[in-house]
Amino acid sequence: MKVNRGITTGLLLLLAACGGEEPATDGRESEAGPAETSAEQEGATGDSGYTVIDVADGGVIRGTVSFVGTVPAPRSVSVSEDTDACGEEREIHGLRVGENGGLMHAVVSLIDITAGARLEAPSSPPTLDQRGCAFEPHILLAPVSEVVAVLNNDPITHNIHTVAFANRPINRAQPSRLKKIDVSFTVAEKVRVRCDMHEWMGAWIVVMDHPYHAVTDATGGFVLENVPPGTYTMEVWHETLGAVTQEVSVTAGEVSEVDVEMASSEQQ
Ligand SMILES: [Cu+2]
Repeated sequence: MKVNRGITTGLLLLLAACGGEEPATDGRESEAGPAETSAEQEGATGDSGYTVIDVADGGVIRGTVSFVGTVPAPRSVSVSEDTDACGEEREIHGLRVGENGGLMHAVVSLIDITAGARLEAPSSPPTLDQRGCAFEPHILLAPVSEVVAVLNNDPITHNIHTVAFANRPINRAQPSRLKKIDVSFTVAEKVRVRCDMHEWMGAWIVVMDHPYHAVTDATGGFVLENVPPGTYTMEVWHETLGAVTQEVSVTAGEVSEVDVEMASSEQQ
């Protein structure tokens, strides 16, 4: 496969937009900083009118998301309850950056794609596990209207509390005997998940209405495959850094390399 490297890497800086509407369900202090509210609101995509087509000559978008700046130290939290299961101190990482500067847990998606491959139902439900007083994975991709299994593999009570704009919020206790709760979401949106018992616990469920989504790995790497030829707006979103966009062109049977840099507005 031919690889196109012609796309310019730009330093895309987030301008934090503060204020805006707070969801009624979230009475808790934000752990993620001032960019978060705007980032959440940008997550709502609504009904996209996406059309499923046969993609016989798709291309690939591949790249790395990097963080530019000083990585903040994680915030330590003293545990007051459930210390047997959770330990006495936990850390909240606002950013996870690899040795290569790669930014983990960024969500890459083609936000203006109107036609492409079918988003296939997974062979087993996407699963959000609670184990060792942490959600795993931190970012879960889930197709719209498909069942998401929320597990509790700890001997204590957790609670699944979502902060959503377009979807109905969920707020359910999950004692240890309730090993699995099935949930689902009807609208594509990035849904924040909290546990009200343990403030360090946080995750996101990215509800998708098309397959062109990826979560960056520990080196910031991502790949979007089987993309119909065309030009798209690619969004890179991170829970504490917000969102940046970049135009990407895809050619049939070729690989478009796209590297994106993100920075914290607080360090400008
Ligand atoms: Cu919990």
